[in-house]
Amino acid sequence: MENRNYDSANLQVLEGLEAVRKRPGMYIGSTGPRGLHHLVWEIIDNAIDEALAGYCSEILLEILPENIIRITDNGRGMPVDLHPKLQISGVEVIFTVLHAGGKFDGTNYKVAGGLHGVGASVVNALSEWLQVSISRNGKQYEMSFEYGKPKENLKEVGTSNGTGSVVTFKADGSIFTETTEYDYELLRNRLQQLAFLNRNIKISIADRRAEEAVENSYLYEGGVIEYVAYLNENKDNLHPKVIFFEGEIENITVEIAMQYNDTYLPNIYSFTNNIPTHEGGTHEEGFRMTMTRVLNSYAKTNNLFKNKEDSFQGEDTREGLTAIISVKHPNPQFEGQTKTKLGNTEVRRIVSQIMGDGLDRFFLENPNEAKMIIEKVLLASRARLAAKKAREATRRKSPLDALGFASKLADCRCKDPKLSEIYIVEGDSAGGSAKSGRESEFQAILPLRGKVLNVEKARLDKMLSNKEILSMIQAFGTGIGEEFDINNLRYHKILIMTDADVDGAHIRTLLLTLFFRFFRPLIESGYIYIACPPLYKVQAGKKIEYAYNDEQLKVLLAEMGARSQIQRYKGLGEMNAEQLWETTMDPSIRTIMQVTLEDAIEADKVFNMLMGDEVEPRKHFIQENALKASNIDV
Ligand code: 28G
Repeated sequence: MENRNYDSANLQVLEGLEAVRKRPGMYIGSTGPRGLHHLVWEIIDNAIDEALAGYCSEILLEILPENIIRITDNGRGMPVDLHPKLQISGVEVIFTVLHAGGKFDGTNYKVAGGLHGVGASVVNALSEWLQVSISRNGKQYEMSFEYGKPKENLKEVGTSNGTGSVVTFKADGSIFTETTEYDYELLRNRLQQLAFLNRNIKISIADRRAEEAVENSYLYEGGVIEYVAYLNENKDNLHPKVIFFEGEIENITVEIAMQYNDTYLPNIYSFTNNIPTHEGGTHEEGFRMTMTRVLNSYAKTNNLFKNKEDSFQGEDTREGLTAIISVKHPNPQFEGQTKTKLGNTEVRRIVSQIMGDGLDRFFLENPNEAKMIIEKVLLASRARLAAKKAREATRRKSPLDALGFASKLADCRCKDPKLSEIYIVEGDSAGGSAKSGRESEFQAILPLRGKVLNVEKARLDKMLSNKEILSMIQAFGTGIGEEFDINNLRYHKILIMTDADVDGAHIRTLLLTLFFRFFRPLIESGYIYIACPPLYKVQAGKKIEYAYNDEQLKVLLAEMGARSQIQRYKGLGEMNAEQLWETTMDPSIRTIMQVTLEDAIEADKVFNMLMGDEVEPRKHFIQENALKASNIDV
């Protein structure tokens, strides 16, 4: 028969804590800085659990001198009466019994839970000393431990008005040999996240290690709504209010907050029991399914698709979407490489039920927001289809024949991409000059006709069926869409050479937008450049100089004398081959600007504005740009 008397129970307890000290990594992951901070999270989690049970509204974390941690909550106070079976105080159970806290009994589950969720006893076992102070029943109680072992039994030390628990501990330096120094920023950041994920708990942190204390305090009434607003703070949002759904089914609670901004990247974070689920899982799957399903049915019922067979793909619905998905589950199953993927299959259905109802209602009640969102998603789907079309066109074996046109590409002889460059030149006549002026060993020329590229009238998706654009994609050699492979790029410098006027600016905007949407890695790798042709030729006798802006012109005129002749270039086409070479193409003299992602994002914005329905901003842009174009900075 099992002997359940006090001594044997006590023995098991001590053996348990000895095991923790022998193999700490098994319980807290590592004995490095991560493991050290894990001690804090274990205790914080217990305080959060008390708050989620509805009894605690404030939690304070203090880092005291010598890296001593003190955590205070205003909950009910840990139980002080004797545990009926173990015959030790509730406090002692919490700090000496592994897995204390009833994590595995379904009725009173822990939801905070860290990576391992092993509880306060592990923290105690790995601390040089630990002290607990409890306010409860109008009294104050204390108990202390050393290396996990009770030093003094729980004792009354005075009276108290409120209720709550205070835990103070010093991590054992003989276990945390790498460091016992806490990282304030790391602690602060996670506490803020916990405050976002658990609304209406005031969570504060104070660093008292230095002369002057550093403190931060967080309290979010809106919870995950405020989390999304915070993530989108510096973005241009499509709709001012964050969309929010919550519900509870089968003891599982779901909270979802979301808001679209005008970028193209999804920004979606999921959590289970406050733990970030980096690898996603069934809650994210439910979320994605629902977005796709509800948006498709909305677009279908409102006849927003051009063709009957059109539909949104999941990715279309997530461009520029910021979202927080927070699930609380009594028995989470974590899977995946890093155990950060939620595996419980019922969660898919539950999330989709709660969110489906909410999203349907939101669209019904907010037609203006619905319009903004659906337009963004329609645009994303059009861009995707266009990319696919272009991909199919460029995939064919003999593309030139298949497309039924002859590319105007004048290739270079060199086949080493590192040494090769391609000039995308606006206009046939400029193309002609560039072809005869170039160094054909390493410079390729591809003329694009401005008229064909009339940016003002064409949409981006049409651009991708444009023959000239296709021949450009062909020349790059990378493919497009899923088949895009930057390793096949044939030129490591792609130079956009357009006139310094409004049309030139338009075509540059179009090309940058195209690159941004479909060839983003080319920009990210720094392969795209803008070649800057001069605006003026200044001639005094035999001496010829070029000015790239009005400032330079002034300087030149001062140097060369006011009697010098000035020629203002209206376009590249006015330059002969020799002039084009020495002003814009000769690597030792030319001025080129490397395009950054920011430039491309800006171009993309401008493009959207030019394509948009509003006439005023477009007019304004064209006027502005006419000015700028005549004054390009070099
Ligand atoms: C300050 C730092 C960390 C805590 C409580 C409060 C109770 C409790 C904690 O009970 C044992 C197991 C399940 C009930 C519960 C108090 C019920 C009534 C508590 C903390 C007993 C644990 N009165 N506050 N544990 N449960 N704060 N803060 O750890 O059945 S832990």
